[in-house]
Amino acid sequence: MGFDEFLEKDRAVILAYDQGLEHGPTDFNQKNIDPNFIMEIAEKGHFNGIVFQKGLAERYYNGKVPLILKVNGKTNIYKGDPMARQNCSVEYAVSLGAKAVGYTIYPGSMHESLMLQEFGKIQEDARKHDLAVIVWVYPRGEAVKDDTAKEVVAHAARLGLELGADAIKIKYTGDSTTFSWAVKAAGKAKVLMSGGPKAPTEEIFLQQVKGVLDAGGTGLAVGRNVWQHDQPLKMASALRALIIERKNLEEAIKIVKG
Ligand code: FBP
Repeated sequence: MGFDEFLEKDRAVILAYDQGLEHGPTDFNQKNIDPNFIMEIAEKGHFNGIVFQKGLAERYYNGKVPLILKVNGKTNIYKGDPMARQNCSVEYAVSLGAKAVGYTIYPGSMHESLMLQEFGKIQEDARKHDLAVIVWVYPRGEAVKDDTAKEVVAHAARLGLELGADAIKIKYTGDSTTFSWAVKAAGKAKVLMSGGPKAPTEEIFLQQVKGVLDAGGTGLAVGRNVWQHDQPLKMASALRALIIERKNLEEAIKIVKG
């Protein structure tokens, strides 16, 4: 049980590629619309895991990087309270070669109780199959005024711990001091930063990553900041340098710009 499969020197750099379902192909260009291109980045960039929905796993997963099968998802077409129901069983995730399942919960949505309940069953199924459990926790809805506020992000982290996740993917608060409260709230569960749209500069993105690590975070599970980069493998090397090899920020920036 647990997240060990995804850890390298106690850290993890995970590539997420479920944005096609979530956002549609607007995030993509001629290259990164092809899941084979992403699989290649995951492999050559030595990522510790790749996140796919089941359709991509069925047709493109090559077994070279540990698979995290996302078992729920939603589009961004409907703008009301978010709800993402399960679309793949844990058993089917196992048959596709997954070493973990991923599930998104939107606390604050009027549908949160359904997601909490559904996740409860998935977590137990995952334990039976010895899969790790990664939960994306994105507070959303009318009551959530600021989804990166210290207490909101810490609540997201705590929710993941209390529901039995091995790793919790949350948004960065903007500085390492406030983020460290979320890491504390996550207890023994690992904390991964969620990326968001491509940052205006590489420095800004890598600074955020550094903040997460300084706060005690384990790493990240991001997509656009890697595969929308002109040279995704350079960004991958910079992330590995910073996160796994514990190089400093200046060295990581030099790598991505080199
Ligand atoms: P990015 O690094 O590209 O933001 O990916 C992280 C992620 O959690 C994806 O797994 C997911 O598709 C996306 O963000 C959802 O983003 P949002 O709900 O903010 O539109």
